[in-house]
Amino acid sequence: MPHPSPEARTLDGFRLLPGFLGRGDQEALRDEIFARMKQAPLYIPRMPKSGAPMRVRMTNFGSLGWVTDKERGYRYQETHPETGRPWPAIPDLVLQIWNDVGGYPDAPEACLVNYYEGDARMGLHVDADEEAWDAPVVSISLGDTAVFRIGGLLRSDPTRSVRLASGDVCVLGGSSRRAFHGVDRILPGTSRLLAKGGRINLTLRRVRA
Ligand code: MD3
Ligand code: FE
Repeated sequence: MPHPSPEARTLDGFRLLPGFLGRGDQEALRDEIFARMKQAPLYIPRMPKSGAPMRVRMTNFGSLGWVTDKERGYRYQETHPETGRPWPAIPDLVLQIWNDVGGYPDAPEACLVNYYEGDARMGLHVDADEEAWDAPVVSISLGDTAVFRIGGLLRSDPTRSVRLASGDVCVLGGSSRRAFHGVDRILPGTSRLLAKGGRINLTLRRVRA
């Protein structure tokens, strides 16, 4: 091939594994997540400087969790910002998924839990708070389908829309790891996994180099 297609250029290293988790595994994982959220409740993250609330509620599992607030901005820390307690352990099934698809020798330190309800969405951004730049990010979707958008290394690069359904896993390796991405919207009523509807996304990350 004389040159890569535009799609290959924007999506190098992006792998979508549709239906990676069957219904039984999705239900087991859902139950493990809700059990852990009793110890580490969802909180409303706030943008650095402005203090504007994000639309997605969050919590974390693992030795490090991604948090943000008005005063100190984006960072990883060992404790929940509201309870001050350590984050719960990452579920074994989730560590197993990382081992199966991540292709990375070290275990993830962080499992960010994003909870989308109603018209929650996530604007186009780059994940840049990790030192381990060579490690992939692995994402697991549960509940209603998300309209996910991924572009290239520049905000102005063309983007492509990808639907992420319950049980889908995606791996962001190679140059896709530094690509702009976001969630445009959640399609209500597309899954019966979560009694109250909405969507949970888990992202697994290696933080320290
Ligand atoms: C592409 N989460 O938590 S998951 C995030 O659905 C985040 O909740 C979205 O973006 C969600 O930062 C998207 C898929 C994903 C995760 C990390 C990426 C795509 C990515 C990092 C780099 C490029
Ligand atoms: Fe992201």
